[in-house]
Formats: sequence, structure tokens, C-alpha cells
Amino acid sequence: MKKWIPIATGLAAGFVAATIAFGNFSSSSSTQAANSNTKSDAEKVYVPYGQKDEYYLFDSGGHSGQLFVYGVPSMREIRTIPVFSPDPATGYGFDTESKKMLGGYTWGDLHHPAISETNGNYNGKYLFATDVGNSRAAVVNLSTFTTKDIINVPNTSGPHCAAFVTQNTEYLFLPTRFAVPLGQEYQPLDQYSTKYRGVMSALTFNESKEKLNIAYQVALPPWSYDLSDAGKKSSGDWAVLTSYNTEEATTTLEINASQADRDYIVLFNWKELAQMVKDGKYENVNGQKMIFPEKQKGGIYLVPVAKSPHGVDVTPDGKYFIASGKLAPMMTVFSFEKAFKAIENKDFAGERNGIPILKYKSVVEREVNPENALGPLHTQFDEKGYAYTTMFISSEVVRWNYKTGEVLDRVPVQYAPGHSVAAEGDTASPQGKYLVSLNKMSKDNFLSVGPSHPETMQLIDISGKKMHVLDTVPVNPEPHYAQMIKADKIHTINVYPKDPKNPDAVYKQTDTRIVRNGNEVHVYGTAVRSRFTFDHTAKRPDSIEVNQGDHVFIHLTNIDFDEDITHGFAINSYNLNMEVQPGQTNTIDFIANKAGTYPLYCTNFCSALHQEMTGYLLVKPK
Ligand code: CUK
Ligand code: CUA
Repeated sequence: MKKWIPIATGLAAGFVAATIAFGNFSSSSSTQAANSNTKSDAEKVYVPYGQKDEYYLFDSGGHSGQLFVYGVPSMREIRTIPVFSPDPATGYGFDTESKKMLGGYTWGDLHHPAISETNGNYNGKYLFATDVGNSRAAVVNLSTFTTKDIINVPNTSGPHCAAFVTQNTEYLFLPTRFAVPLGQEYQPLDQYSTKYRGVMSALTFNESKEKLNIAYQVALPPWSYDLSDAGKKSSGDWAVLTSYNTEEATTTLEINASQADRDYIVLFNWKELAQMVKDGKYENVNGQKMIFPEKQKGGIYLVPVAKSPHGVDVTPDGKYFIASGKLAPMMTVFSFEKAFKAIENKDFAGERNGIPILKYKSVVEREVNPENALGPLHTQFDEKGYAYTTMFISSEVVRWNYKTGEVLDRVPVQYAPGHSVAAEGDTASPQGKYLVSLNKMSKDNFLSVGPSHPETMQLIDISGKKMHVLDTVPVNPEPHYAQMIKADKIHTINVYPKDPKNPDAVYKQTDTRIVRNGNEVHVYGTAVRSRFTFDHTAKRPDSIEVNQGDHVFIHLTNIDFDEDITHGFAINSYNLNMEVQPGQTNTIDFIANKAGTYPLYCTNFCSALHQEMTGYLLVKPK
């Protein structure tokens, strides 16, 4: 493999570009201009100070449990959004609300972010994600870039794929990676085929309440389910997911899970399943409505696919779904129309666990075998009708025409790409232009930081005839998948609006107070440049005195209604820290079990008097 050398000469060129572009603030078309062929790679990725990137990349943080937000093409990280793990930088997981949302978990494994959609296109409002590590689902509000709800998903273990909302965000589907007995009760592994299940969950989102809800579940056979995608347009009522370990092996010792020549794509009609639930065709399992396909027939079909498939992706026109077998180096294009016809004619090849199997031949459109390409995983799309498939083993991205099967171009990436993501590349209207390859390894691309090296993202220009790697950046573990959205679809708020109905909020210093109720102490305080006020009538309004053993609630409102004036609130030696953004009210609660004197202070540098923004928590011994 030829090593691609990261813009060694580009750095100098970037400097020149910086100098030139500085006088050029008014040029709104600079990004477009930067894509012209006369520019160097450095100029193509350079976004001058004060200008915004054209796209934003919401990148999964894998087992960090977080999301990373990058600008494209600059590839600058502009934000970390904590989702499934606590984050001291923002106090996420420390304040009362987010601590409750995390439910005691201190990590998560976020693989697949999915932006909410309208008519098959990103609407920029919300982002959904699942936690493979601890079986949860979350929703992030993109007007504040904050996590709003997390739910535990019972009866399932390792919901892998939420890259998967239906075209108007009616449902979010969570197929599971690990099969477990229902309710995760104890069952010997010898009972795997009879007692274990790979449960898929259908979630709905209530936008006005910002709450996730489990609508129903499906007890699929005890296989592992993987990447999934929802249909579009004519296939809009349908969705597909891949399965592996259809051998139902219970040990990887002999690689039992990859013996069969074929695994299956699960093809299902989510409207039909929803109707079945409406008609009472389900059983109650641990409080969830569970469809058992062997008893409640209909709506679900199996399509044979090259073995150990990883990804399955629906084309932007909604006509085809493309699956790639990790161990059979081939992309297979299947036709929805053919599948619908086979279902109509009941042209089945048999069944597994009561689910009809369609004949491979009657659904396949074509097989595509790029020469020496190994380990095809995931596919993205552009506006020209081209598909882009990552090759994990041969470390490249292959561009091909899914309507003709013609392989058009290949570009090496360093190294071992999992997913790639193109600009709105999984929607009904992909934009082309950029593709980011999310690589598992960097090897010698950066300074060695010891035996374990960073993962990387590589920005690829896909606007021209030849794909071209523009930039390589190191990234925190672990980029699985991402969503790349046009910047102008993101509409954030500047400050939190006043909420007169919030009983915890205090908008005037003269309303600050400390209320004692038995051994519960409620502090209603304000933060403003640059002091805390907890009780304006007290001799020292910026200190709090409680008794050892009190349950203390500190409700703090940031009354700086000014963009970017964020205050922090930390209590020394009490392991407590939260953030109040402009206009926001936030609560932290704790048992004051340690007597003593504890300074409290603002953790966000908010003004020239930030260092002075302090006070004391005095805990009187019993
Ligand atoms: S998985 Cu990681 S490379 Cu979780 Cu989408 Cu395929
Ligand atoms: Cu408020 Cu620093």
C-alpha cells in the first residue's frame, strides 16, 4: 500500500492562503471557489477566520460515548457533545437532570448517529444515537447541541444501529447486535437456538416533549443484527437490516459464526408491523409489545446475502438496497421492486423461524466485484448516482455506478476504513462534493504516541472525475459513523429564553433565596459577571451554609442574557461541577456528608473578574 503523505508542502501554501484570504471577509462564495482545480489541497480545506465551514460532521465517539462535531472542509473539531458518558467540561452527568438521564452509567458505546428527516432529507432538528455498551437510545437537540433524553431499551442487548430513521422520522429502529434470552434472564448457552432472541425495537420520538418511547419490539431469531437503513420514496414503508451468525454459533473459537455461505437481509414493512400491533397481534414481554414472527405472521421477509454482511444501504432513489459481505468481496444490489413482486407471488425458498425466505435470484439486481477489493463494508451516495463503498481490508474507497455496476474510481485511504460519510450521503438528496473516510488505523501518519496510535479521518474531494484525498486528521476513538449536514440547516439558539413557569429559575438577584425544609435545603441563586448570589438578604450573599447530612439542591440561573457568557459552578473537594449557559437554569443536588469549609467557584472564564467569582460552602458538623 502506498503511503499518502499528509500535505507536507500544503502547510506553507496554507499560510499564503491565510494571508490572501484575510482581506476577503465579504466573499461568501469562497468555499465554492476553493473547490476549483487551480487550488492546492491546503487552500481547498482552508476556511479563513470568521467564516464558517460549508458542512458539519457529527461523528460518533464510539466507546467514549460522545459525539464529535467537525467542520468540513476545515476538519476542525468545534464541539464535543456528551451523550452516553459524563463530561466534566460541560458538567454533563453531574447536574441533577443529566445525572438522572445517565442512570448511573459512566460510559457508553455510540456507533451510529442519525439526523431527523423530513421527506428523506435531514431537517437539522434532532440527532438520534444508540449505546451498544449499555442498551440505551438518546436524542440530541441540534438547536442547543445538548442531549435531551436517554432511555433504556429492555429485552435487547447492544442496539447497534440507529443510523436508521424512516423518511419522516416516524420511527427509529434498533436492531440488536447480541442475542439474549428475553429480559436477559439466565439461560444456558446450550439453549441458544430456542431461548435466545435478537430483538429489534421500534422507537418513536415525541418532539413537543422531547421524549423517546418504545412503540413495539420484534423477537427476531437469535442472530446478530447489524447495519440497517430505511426505505425511501417507493420503498418508504420498508426497511432493511443485515444479519450474521445465522448459524447460531455460541462461540467464536472455531469461527462458527462464518460457516454458512449466506446470511440474510431482514426486509420488513414497518407500517404493516405497526398495524399488527394496533390489531393486538403481539405479546406482552416485560412491559413491551413484542411481535413473535413465528406466531404473528406477516410484514417480515429474509433475503439471502453473501456471508457475514456488514452494511446495507438504500439508494437515494429508494429503488435498491446494497449489501456487502465482509467475507465475500462483493457488493450486491437488490431491487425493492423485485422483492415486492416475489412477496406478492409468494415466491419463497423456504423459511427460518417462521419468516419466509425470498429467492436470491428473484431479488438480486447485480453483483459488483471490483478487482482485488477486499472487505467491503458500508456504502454512501452522491448526487450523480454513484455509490462509494469502503474496503476495510484493501484500505480504499471504491466509487461505482449502482445502476450499471461499472467501477469508476478507487482511492487508497490510511488505513482500514469502517464507514465513510458523504455530504448528506444517506439521504434522498445526497450533495456530493466531500466524502470523509473514517479509518480505524493511522499507523505512522502522525507522531507516535506509543504502541496505540490515533484513529483518523480523511477528507476526500469527490467533486471531480478522480477522487482525491485532501486532508488527514487524527480523531479520538472511535469514529464508526457520522452524518454530514449542510451548515445552513443547523439553527441554534443564542441564549436560553426566560421560562417564567420554571419554579427553579430566578431572574433577579433580589429574588435569590435559600429555603430550608427539614434537612432539604433549596438554594435559588443567580450567576452574573462576575458573582454568585444565593441569598441577597444574607450578610455574605455568595456563600451557602448547611448542616452536615443535609440534602442540598442548588438551582442556579445564568442571568447574563448574552451569547457565549457561560458560567460554571464547582464545589472544591465535593466532586461537583455544572455549567449554566446564558439564560439557563440548572440544578445540582448532593448530600453534604463531609463537614468543613469548601470554596465554590465559577469554572468557565467569563470576565476579567472571573477569578473573583467565588464563594464558600460551609458544612457545619453534626
Ligand atoms: S459499525 Cu463500526 S465500522 Cu458499528 Cu457501523 Cu461498521
Ligand atoms: Cu462566571 Cu467565570
